[in-house]
Amino acid sequence: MGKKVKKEIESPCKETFEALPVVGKTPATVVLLLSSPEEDILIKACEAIHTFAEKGDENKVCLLGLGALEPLCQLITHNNKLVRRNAFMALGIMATNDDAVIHEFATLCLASLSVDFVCKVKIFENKGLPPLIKLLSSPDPDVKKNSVEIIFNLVQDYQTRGAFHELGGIPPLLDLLNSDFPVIQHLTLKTLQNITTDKDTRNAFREEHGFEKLIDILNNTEFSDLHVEALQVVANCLCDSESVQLIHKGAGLTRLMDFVLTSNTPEIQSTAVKCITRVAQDSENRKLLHELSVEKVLVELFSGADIAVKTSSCQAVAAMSLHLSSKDRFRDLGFIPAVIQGLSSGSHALREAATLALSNLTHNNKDNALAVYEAGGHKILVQQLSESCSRTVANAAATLSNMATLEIIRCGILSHGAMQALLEPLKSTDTQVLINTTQCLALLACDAEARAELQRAGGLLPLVNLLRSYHKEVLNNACFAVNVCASDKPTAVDMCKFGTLEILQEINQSVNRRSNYSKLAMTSLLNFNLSVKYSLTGHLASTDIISDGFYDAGKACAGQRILSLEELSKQSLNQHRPIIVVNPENTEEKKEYKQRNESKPESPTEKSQEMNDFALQGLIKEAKESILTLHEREQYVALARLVSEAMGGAVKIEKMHEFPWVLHLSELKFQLQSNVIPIGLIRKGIYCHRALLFKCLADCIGLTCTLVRGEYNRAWNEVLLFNGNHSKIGCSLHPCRYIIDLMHQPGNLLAANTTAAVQYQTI
Ligand SMILES: *C1O[C@H](CO)[C@@H](O)[C@H](O)[C@H]1NC(C)=O
Ligand SMILES: *[C@@H]1O[C@H](CO)[C@@H](O)[C@H](O)[C@H]1NC(C)=O
Ligand SMILES: *[C@@H]1O[C@H](CO)[C@@H](O)[C@H](O)[C@H]1NC(C)=O
Ligand SMILES: *[C@@H]1O[C@H](CO)[C@@H](O)[C@H](O)[C@H]1NC(C)=O
Ligand SMILES: *[C@@H]1O[C@H](CO)[C@@H](O)[C@H](O)[C@H]1NC(C)=O
Ligand SMILES: *[C@@H]1O[C@H](CO)[C@@H](O)[C@H](O)[C@H]1NC(C)=O
Ligand SMILES: *[C@@H]1O[C@H](CO)[C@@H](O)[C@H](O)[C@H]1NC(C)=O
Ligand SMILES: *[C@@H]1O[C@H](CO)[C@@H](O)[C@H](O)[C@H]1NC(C)=O
Ligand SMILES: *[C@@H]1O[C@H](CO)[C@@H](O)[C@H](O)[C@H]1NC(C)=O
Ligand SMILES: *[C@@H]1O[C@H](CO)[C@@H](O)[C@H](O)[C@H]1NC(C)=O
Repeated sequence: MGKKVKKEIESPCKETFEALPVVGKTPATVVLLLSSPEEDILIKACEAIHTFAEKGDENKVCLLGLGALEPLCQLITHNNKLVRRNAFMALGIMATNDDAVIHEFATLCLASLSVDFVCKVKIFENKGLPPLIKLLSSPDPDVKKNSVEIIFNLVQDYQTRGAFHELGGIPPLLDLLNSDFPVIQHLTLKTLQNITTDKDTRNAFREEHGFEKLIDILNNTEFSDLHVEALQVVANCLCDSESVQLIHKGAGLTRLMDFVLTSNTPEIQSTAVKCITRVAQDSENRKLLHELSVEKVLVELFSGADIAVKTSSCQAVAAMSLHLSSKDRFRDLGFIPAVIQGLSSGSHALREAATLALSNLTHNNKDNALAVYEAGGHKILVQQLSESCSRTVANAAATLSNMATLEIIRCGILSHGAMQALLEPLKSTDTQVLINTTQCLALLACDAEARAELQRAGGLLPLVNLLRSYHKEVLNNACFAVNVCASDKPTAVDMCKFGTLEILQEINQSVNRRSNYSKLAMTSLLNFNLSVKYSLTGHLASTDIISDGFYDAGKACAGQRILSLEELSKQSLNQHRPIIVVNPENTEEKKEYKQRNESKPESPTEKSQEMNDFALQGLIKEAKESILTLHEREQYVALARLVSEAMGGAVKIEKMHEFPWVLHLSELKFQLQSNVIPIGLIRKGIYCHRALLFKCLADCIGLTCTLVRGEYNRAWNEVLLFNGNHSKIGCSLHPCRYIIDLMHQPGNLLAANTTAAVQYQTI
């Protein structure tokens, strides 16, 4: 910009500094004092200049002539806070003079200062913005230029950005777009680029018809040097649906496509594509863009060399993928193998955008999933799981999830070490990564081999740890993955070891955290831990088959940890109800038990321990021999009698209080010196002991029945039987439920829900 001739400032300074108790009283002296090494003097000198300048424009001109500006500008960065503050105030007041010359100097001075962060804040704090906005409309182009430059520097700061439009800065700024000086136009656009990142500013900008003005610039070939910057502002504005609507009015969409098609400047291309991406957030616009064959344009742009253009093309592809026919179109145009190549690029941003495009393209689209697979994309995507950029990892995991629904692809993914690769993202702190990873894991872990691999890789522990998440979606997905992994015994047992059941119980206790998913995970795990299942839920289904090592430790108390049999065995003798264990043929454990207790001399414990095996084994043998030959209904009756005989025979209801089962169990505990009693040793047992023995024997010989715990030591077995009256065909279509009496009239079948049954189940 051409420099204007500076007006000579000759007017002598008539006023003196009454306010200043410092040595000199003439303005010239005070200006000299601005270079003093003493802070005290500096503070007072600045203050005096401020007061003096406030009195009128003439004084300001005088100060300028005395060269006050330069030392003042330097003091803005002084170490002393008060000095800085007063210097700013003095400069601020000098900048409000109507005299263009002063403005030019003051703004020039501030422009160079405003690059510095501290100064920026100071200028704003000292209310520098309103006079600067005023100066945007100054007749002097130098002042305009300096002011917009200062404002550009100021709005780098978030706080100032918001304040600018509130102070009415938008209209004068927009006027500068028509400036004859390109440097002013550029600065204006750069400033707009920054302030339109703020939503409220964008609203104000739209109301002042800023968007239309931008489109005009884009529509004007004379302004081609402004097009990149203008497009960047447009891209910001298109974050709002209101602007997206506006773009149709000025035929902006077609113009954007023109830019993409005709421009050779990568920066213009990538920014125009960015605009297209924003426009494509709207489904109607996607339809329009599809009609304009945007897919072909994007695929062509992607085949170029420029990384920024490739990246924004991928983002546009991702956005357009929400349009169903576009998804297929991209595949037909051969985009998929090309974008997979892009995954090997050195650019983080491109890899992120490419994985996003793939994730969206494969979403609900089998053909695209297959195309990715055929191009070897699954292998590279598994590698992307180890990326440092969490968005890329999340996108890669999402793509693999989309693909894993096809069995052949799933096997391919697993063969490239996907389970191992999922370990790191499972430990991520990014929720999106965790959500996508756990989803991917659940889909991949749907066969036993994959689960075994996850277990070998040590992936179960990090998965279980995610159950501690307080993020609802992370928690639900983790629960679902745990549920899938609890499909076989080895993985289920491993997860139990890591305390999964305890965590799930804690979740179950929280109304906010429990969900269908946490219940599902709990149910799946409990199927492999029937002792805990019975303790927690009081119910074993006919499909829950009791095996070696099952124990009944009573009903679990809420919030209490469930102890393992080993822990319970180690407890010293106490007054609580005994723990009943089913241990029919465990010779291995018996030896171990003996070894651990070697210090102890021969005691009744070990004798009983051996008796136990034989007692229960004998019952099983007897059941097999005498019962299996009978018809179904008789089998249950006979088994009921066998159980009753083993545990003290029939007891009349009115004689129950005389039945010495409590004493018997205490004696057993004392004999065994243990709270754990093997079930075969119980010779006098009531409902809960008999029902457990019945379930245990029934499971051994292949009869089906449930085991249900009631209150106060009640428990019973329920069986399903077809009605015995064979003459009535209709009745045999639906089986009826019966409770089996094991106490009073052993073998009696009580139809469920009848008075007799309810009496048996409650006190
Ligand atoms: C030996 O048995 C007693 C119970 O009789 C138990 O408390 C103790 O922990 C056992 N010792 C070992 C080493 O397991
Ligand atoms: C402001 O815009 C410039 C480009 O003109 C950009 O480099 C800078 O990062 C932006 N600053 C903020 C805070 O957005
Ligand atoms: C500018 O836009 C108008 C429609 O609003 C159009 O008629 C005109 O041809 C455009 N001019 C240029 C130079 O693109
Ligand atoms: C695809 O990408 C866009 C980002 O442009 C995103 O908003 C959208 O939700 C993604 N998902 C699908 C399924 O397309
Ligand atoms: C995976 O993460 C992306 C973000 O990277 C998200 O947009 C997407 O919805 C997630 N995918 C699924 C299947 O949740
Ligand atoms: C059953 O769950 C308990 C409690 O979490 C645990 O200690 C035990 O190891 C589990 N048992 C099996 C076989 O998983
Ligand atoms: C979960 O909590 C509910 C409500 O407190 C309870 O009824 C249910 O028995 C609990 N389930 C388990 C398995 O603990
Ligand atoms: C949980 O499952 C029930 C029945 O399956 C369903 O009705 C309910 O909507 C589900 N709730 C949630 C939060 O998914
Ligand atoms: C069986 O059916 C016969 C005739 O249909 C009927 O007389 C009899 O009472 C039925 N017995 C039972 C136990 O329902
Ligand atoms: C048992 O009776 C209760 C109420 O008396 C009823 O709600 C329930 O459905 C009945 N169950 C069966 C299996 O008949």
